[in-house]
Amino acid sequence: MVATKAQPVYEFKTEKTLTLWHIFIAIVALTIGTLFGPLQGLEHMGISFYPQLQAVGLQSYYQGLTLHGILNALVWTTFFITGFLTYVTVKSLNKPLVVPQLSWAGFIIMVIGLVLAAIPLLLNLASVLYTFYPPLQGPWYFYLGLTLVVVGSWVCGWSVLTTYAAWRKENKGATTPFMAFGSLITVVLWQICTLGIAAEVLVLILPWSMGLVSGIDPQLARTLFWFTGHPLVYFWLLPAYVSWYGMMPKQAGGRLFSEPLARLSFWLFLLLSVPLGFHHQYADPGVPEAYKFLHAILTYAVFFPSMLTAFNVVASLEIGGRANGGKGLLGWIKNLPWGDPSYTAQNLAMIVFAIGGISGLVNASYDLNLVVHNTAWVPGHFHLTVGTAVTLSFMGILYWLLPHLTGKALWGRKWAVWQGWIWFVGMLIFSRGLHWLGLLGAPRRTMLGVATENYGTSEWRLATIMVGVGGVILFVSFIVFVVVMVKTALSKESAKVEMPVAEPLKTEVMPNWLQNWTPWLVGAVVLVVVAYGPALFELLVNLKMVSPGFQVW
Ligand code: HAS
Repeated sequence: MVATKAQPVYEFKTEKTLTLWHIFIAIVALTIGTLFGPLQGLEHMGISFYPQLQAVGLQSYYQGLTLHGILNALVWTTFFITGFLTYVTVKSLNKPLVVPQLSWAGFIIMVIGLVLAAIPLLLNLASVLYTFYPPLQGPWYFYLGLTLVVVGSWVCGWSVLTTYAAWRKENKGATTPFMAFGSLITVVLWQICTLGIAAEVLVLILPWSMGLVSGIDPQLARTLFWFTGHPLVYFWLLPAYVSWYGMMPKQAGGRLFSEPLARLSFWLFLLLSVPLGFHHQYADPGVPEAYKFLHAILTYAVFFPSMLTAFNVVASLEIGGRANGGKGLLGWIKNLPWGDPSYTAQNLAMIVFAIGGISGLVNASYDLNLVVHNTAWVPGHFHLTVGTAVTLSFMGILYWLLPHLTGKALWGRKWAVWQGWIWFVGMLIFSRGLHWLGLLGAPRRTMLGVATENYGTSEWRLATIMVGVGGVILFVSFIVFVVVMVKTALSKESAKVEMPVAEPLKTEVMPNWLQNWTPWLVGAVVLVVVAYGPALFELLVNLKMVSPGFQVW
């Protein structure tokens, strides 16, 4: 323990500006990406606007789907997360960035990358979907652009880590404040897990798309993609967990039920997030069965820290509900701050995540996966997780973060509360439709309206209507969100909004094993080597750089 001394007061002006820029790009990307959502949903229910949209440059469903996936799943998340985690870390450590130029450089690299990738996307030259599986091939500068977005996010991460190192020097022996701790784990996880995609793009895809080599090995490329692709989902999720653990209990009027348990769940994510990628490849030939089995077991292991989270966060909120006068087994729920848009959006996101977690368990089971893999079930699952647990949480965070960063009062509080509910209802209808379609065997990434017409799959009818109607409701919610954001940014009414910081229920000295990075990092690396090493070795021994690129759109 370190004796408490008076803390210097910083305004964090640079960090605020930096984070605002990240958020601006994130929201612009989400706005463009979201335009394609209702188009896809309506197409599934048989109302297609694609022929008319060719006149304004949207050449196909697949071009729209690629833009939707890349802008929403990759760009919105990465820009929001790098900005948010940077800010939360410096605020939580109460230490400004030691090399802010590094963060600015990272941001600029990300923006250059985004522009480079956006050009071929908009010109319909890279309609390869967000997974960009070879042998589908876009122009080399598309891949370079995506690489720069990742490299920029690394540089932003280095800036955060450098600041932490300086803080550590000044605070020897002190426990890292919880929110900085959660943010740092997320940054480190990102640095480790993106090595897969870096290898895929730099070693395989770039030389091939530049014409320097004539062929590629699609199986190796997919394996490297999912090396990053699965932990990517925890890179999306953990910033929401930083808020669910570190901020929401305060917003609810409660306290964090158990800080050691919360820290344990972050360490477990660092340990377990990477060596699971083969659960996306259960149906792939060329991956040894034993490794699929190992990854299945590890997938069930990474379920555990989310179960810890469910228990710990709900207990923390219960403390708040009871402190607000709630009584009875469940009566405390109505005493939670449902009039606070930031809180409401995040609590609804959590409820949806409980359902998304269950559909994740179905995916993870080797046998059941064979039923749902590559069906509409999978987008059903990921709209509950990244599309709601993450995205609706980030929207909720923005309801305090934007006023905090700009000093302006949130415009339309009631509208913002409604926005969360509309999203919640829209998503329940939309994803129920997709899960149902998946069970009926409807493939994902397919124009289901056309398929229904051609193959007479009338049993899909009601489910496709749910997808269309749910998609339109989600779009309405999104418009409300954008209006609230824009009106707040332009508002003349000022307000002083503090970052919510939850106190733990009990102040306890953290045991050493919950503070020491070394065993967790070593464990993570060892697990990756065990779970991937021999399988990658086998793929390399049988390397077949034979597939030419295809442009099928
Ligand atoms: Fe997943 C496919 C398995 C979590 C995203 N996943 C995907 C894809 C995406 C995605 C994007 O095993 C598609 C990739 C593609 O394009 O092909 N996923 C899981 C499992 C989990 C899981 C086991 N996924 C996520 C998260 C995502 C995400 C998180 C984004 C953020 N997923 C899979 C598998 C596939 C897959 C296979 C491959 C499918 C295939 O065949 O292609 C788990 O981590 C989930 C654990 C979650 C829980 C829920 C805990 C609940 C909490 C809230 C509690 C609060 C409550 C509210 C109850 C255990 C923490 C209280 C209420 C009050 C009022 C107080």
